[in-house]
Amino acid sequence: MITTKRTLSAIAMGSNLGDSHRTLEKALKTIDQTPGITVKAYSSWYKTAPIGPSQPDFLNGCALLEVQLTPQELLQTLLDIEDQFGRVRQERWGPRTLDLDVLLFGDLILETPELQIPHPRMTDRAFVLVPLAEIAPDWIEPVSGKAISQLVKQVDDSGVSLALVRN
Ligand code: PH2
Ligand code: MG
Ligand code: MG
Repeated sequence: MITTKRTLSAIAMGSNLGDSHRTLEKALKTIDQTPGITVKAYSSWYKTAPIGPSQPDFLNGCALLEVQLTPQELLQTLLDIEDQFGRVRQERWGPRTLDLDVLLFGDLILETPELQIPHPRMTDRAFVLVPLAEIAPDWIEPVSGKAISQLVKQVDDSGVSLALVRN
């Protein structure tokens, strides 16, 4: 049997089309039911002002996954789940029913055309750092060498407000 070692990965979750709260909750359940992935922690959901083109506010959150998959397999799994939830790819940064982004994969730094880890824009996005700081404040983002708790202090979080506390 081929085994891949267990790695902790952090993902960002977002939605601003349809019933976002329901979509995100169902997506989290689907992720947890996927072979090779266990959801270890998840943040509250935050209402966030859109970055990019004018569009409805987002609901955003983050989750920590224990994965026995390669980064590419994790990416493909998340893209498949986005499709399953009816995502239609239109304009870049436009509205979407479900967006699942790999943020961190252990302390890996990966630069390929289809996948960059850490997520290249995570350090300046309050809608990522605020929920991530809730569940992984001490995780060191390997490019900056700074902890999430430090990075979150450096961004303007005025567009991010707690919407739904979960647990
Ligand atoms: N995702 C984007 C572009 N802009 N803005 C917010 N507030 N939340 C998002 O998840 C988001 C965004 C592209 O993935
Ligand atoms: Mg995204
Ligand atoms: Mg995405």
